[in-house]
Parts: sequence; structure tokens; C-alpha cells
Amino acid sequence: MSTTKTIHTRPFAGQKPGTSGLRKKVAEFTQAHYLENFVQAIFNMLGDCRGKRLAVGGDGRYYNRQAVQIIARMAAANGFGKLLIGRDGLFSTPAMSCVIRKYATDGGIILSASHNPGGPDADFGIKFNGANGGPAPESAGEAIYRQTLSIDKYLILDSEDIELGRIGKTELGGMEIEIIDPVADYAGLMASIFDFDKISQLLVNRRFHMCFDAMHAVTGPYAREILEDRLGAKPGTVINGVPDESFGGGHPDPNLVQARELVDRMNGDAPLAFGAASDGDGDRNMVLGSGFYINPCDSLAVLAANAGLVPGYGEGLAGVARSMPTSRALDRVAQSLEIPCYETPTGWKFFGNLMDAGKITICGEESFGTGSNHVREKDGLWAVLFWLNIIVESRKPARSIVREHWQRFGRDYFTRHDFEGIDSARAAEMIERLRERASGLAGERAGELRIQAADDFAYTDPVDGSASTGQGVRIFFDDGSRAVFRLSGTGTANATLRLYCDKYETDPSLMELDTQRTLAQSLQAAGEIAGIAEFTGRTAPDVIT
Ligand code: G16
Repeated sequence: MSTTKTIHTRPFAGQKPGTSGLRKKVAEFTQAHYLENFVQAIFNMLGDCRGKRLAVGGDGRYYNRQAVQIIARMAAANGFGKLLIGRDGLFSTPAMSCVIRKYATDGGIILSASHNPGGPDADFGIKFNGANGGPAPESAGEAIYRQTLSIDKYLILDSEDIELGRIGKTELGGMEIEIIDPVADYAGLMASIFDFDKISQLLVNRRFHMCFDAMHAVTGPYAREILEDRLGAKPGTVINGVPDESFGGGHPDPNLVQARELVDRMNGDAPLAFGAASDGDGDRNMVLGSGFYINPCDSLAVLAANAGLVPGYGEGLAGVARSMPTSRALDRVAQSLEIPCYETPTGWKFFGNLMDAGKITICGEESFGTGSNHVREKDGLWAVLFWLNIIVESRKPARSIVREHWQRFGRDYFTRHDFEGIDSARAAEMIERLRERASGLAGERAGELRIQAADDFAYTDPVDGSASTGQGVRIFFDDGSRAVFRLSGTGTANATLRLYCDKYETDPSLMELDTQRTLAQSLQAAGEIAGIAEFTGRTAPDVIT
């Protein structure tokens, strides 16, 4: 017989959700009561949980399994009616969104720190998604945080661990538990959007070679099922396809540095035709043509411009959206399609209302995120299938598709410079100073450039009217370039300063220039205005994308 226990606890400082839920070091999460406090705060935010239905699972990183067991016991003790758990406690983030929507649960809990490394000395994370399948909006995040500040007890069942590996139904303290295979639900959704027959013809053609790097993370089983088993890509197309709790010792971050094995296959003497990688929880994607890196901002614009080639979007797009720091390539597509383009703060949670209200169909971010209203999360494999569908319909390689896009719309050169592990107080001071000065910067000279306008980005949600301020300082220069400053909300140690820079070019002869050189003047001017060297002690970024 299992019994419900009331455990007395005290608040922990700093349980405020960031850009995407709560992310901390494993050592912090595994302290007694730490995870439990946050989970109870979520349940308290939900109100009366009796009879409610919840999905739970994560990206398989260290502590995933133990966390699922704790959440199951707490859900039962709090009176939930049903818990859907991904087999072995695994769920990719987009599959979680798919399952919440398909089975109409009241929400879901995702255990992931996304692209951050995993393992006992690395990172862990937790976030709550609502009944629409999307990340909790800022107001719900605030409500959870408020709960964490006054929490004094949580409820948990005193019971044995549940068996996570067997598909089927069981029971825990009066709550139904169903272990499901989210891969099947997700693959079914993809088959309803894309032309699987045509993509399959492309993939079984042994002259079209592609590679998908799952980076030892959660998308391995999804990519194998869809690309190899259903679409007939040759075995071995998916590399690093077995989820590992420390991601093979690497960072599951789909970029040119971390996805080195993939990058090697896309270059050299016999480069593959198409390559892609996704992150820890499967919502990010990087796509590569033969010897050709496709910037996420360009990828988003290309998908929107070619959506008519994909069966699921044949009826056209209601509108599109991008996060503010993302380049304005998408805006140009929207203009030509005569549809609205929304500019939101960084964070997928800001797209949810727009999708629910039918205002947008496709959206994305510079941080390797693209998605649509098929779920309420960004979706890495979806983007890969979208690209394959465009390649097969247009009969052009990825590189030509992007180049023709630039010729037609002009090119938005884009880069992001990250200054990692900097002193949090100094970083905050730097941003604060920029904010204070922003409104008076217009007209000032910075190096070779003159500032046309500057502001501190604020957003009012057009659906519910909620306002979000302090979302990044924007500086517009007189050569049409733009620099944006903000602090990352996903790190687990010190602060990361992000400097984004983009510049529009329409001269067809200037479409193939080096991005860093093209943006050098604006980057330097931005660095001087902000005093990056002075505040961070750094003269160069740690990561450039
Ligand atoms: C999360 C958010 C994204 C955001 C990214 C980077 O992605 O869902 O919307 O663009 O973090 O955020 P920041 O610049 O604050 O670090 P993910 O894939 O980490 O969940």
C-alpha cells in the first residue's frame, strides 16, 4: 500500500524560470527538496489538480529517470487522474507538444536543459507546457516563481519506482499511468504534413546522400524511425543516434563546432548532398548543404517562401513571426506574400498566442529554432523534413535554393557573438547603462557609422495585451545594419552576453561575401558603444555563429 506524505520544506532562492524554464547545474537540482519544490510550485500554480491529466518525460540526460519517478509520485499524491510517460522517460520537446495536443492533456513537464551538456557535473532543466502544447507564457512562469518563494510543503507518494520501459497502462496511488511510444505519434504527425512518398523517392536514390546527427540525444530514435525505417534512407544515415545521459561527453548543440562529425561529412572530397543536426531535446536544428552552411535566419525565410511546395501548407500561410534579434530576411518574404510578420521577444513562449489565435503559421529564431502551428514548440526534425520536401519538389540542391532566395529577396547577413561566463553584475550593469542611454543615441557617431535610432525592445502581445519590457537594446546604423544586445536567459553559470548583428544587401554581386568581414564595421561600432571590453574584460567573443 502506498501512502501520501506531506514533506515540510523551505524556499530555495533563484527558482525563477528563464528563457525556457528552470535550468541549473545537476548538483543544485539534486539537493534534497529542490526539484520537488519546483514541481509542487507548478502544481500549485495549476490549482486543483484532482483528475487532471499530465504528460512527463525528458531528453534522457543525467537525472532524467529519477526526476520522472519523483514527478510521478508527486502527481499521484496531488490527485492527478492520469500521467502519460514517454517510454524510458524520454520525450523530445516537439513530441511532448504533439502528445499534449493529441491526447488533450492539461499540460506536460519536460526535463531538459536543451543544448547544454549533460552528466553529473553538467546541466539539468525543467519546464512546464500548457494545454496548448506550448511553453508556459511569462505570466505562468511568474506565478510558478511566486509559488517557489512561499512554498512550505509538498506532497509525495511513498511508493516503489514504476517500470518505465514497458508500453502499457498501470496504476500508482489511484492515478492511471500510461507508458507510451511518442515516436509513433510524432512520426504520424510528420507523415500528415509532408509528402513522404516523394521524400522517400529522393532518399532511396542512392545518389542523394544525407546525414542526420542526433548528437547522442533524444532525436536518435525519431530520426531512425522516420528517415531510415519509413522513408528508406540507408542505414547509418542517422549518426550518434542512441540517447546517452551525458550526450557522449559532448555538447548536444547543433552548430559548426559541436557537430564536427557531420560538418566533416559535408565538406572534403566527397561531400554529402544534405546534412542536419538537432539538439538535446530535439527542438533545434542546423541544416547544411554540400559544403554550405545555412544560417538559421535564412533557413526560416526559405521555408516560409517555399511553404507552397509542402502539402501541409498548400493553403498558404496566415502570417509568420520571428524573434527580434533574428534577421529580417523573413520580413521580406512576408511582404512579398502579403501576409503579416510579427516581431516577438526571444523565447518560443511568445509565439504560442499568435498560433492559437490563427495569426501565424510558421515562425522561428536565430538560435537554430524553426517551427509551425503543427505543434507549439520549435521542431528540429520537422525543419529537416521541410527542407527535404522543398529539395525534392524544386529538384534543386539546398545551396542553390538559398542562393536563388538571396537573388530574389536580397541577403540579410547575420551573425551572433557570444561572450560567455562573464561576471553577472558587470554584464547587468553594461546592459542597464545601454538601456539608459538608448533613447539619446540617435545622431551619435560610432566609428565610421552614425546611429540612426536606438531603443530598448518592448512587446505587447496582440492577443492578450500582456506587455514584456527590457527585451534587448537595438541600435540601427545609417548603413542599414543593426546591432542588438541582450543577456542569455538559458545559462547556468555567470552571464552570457549576446551581440547580434545583421545587414541587408541587395546588390547581386555582393551576395557571396564573408559574413564576419561584411559586418565587421557594425560589430566594432556596437562594441565601442556598449563598452564590451571595459565591462567584460574580453576583446573577442567565445562563440561566433
Ligand atoms: C531557448 C528558447 C528560445 C531561445 C533560446 C536562446 O531555446 O526556447 O526561444 O531563442 O533558448 O535563449 P537565450 O538567448 O536566452 O539563451 P532552447 O532550445 O535552449 O530551449
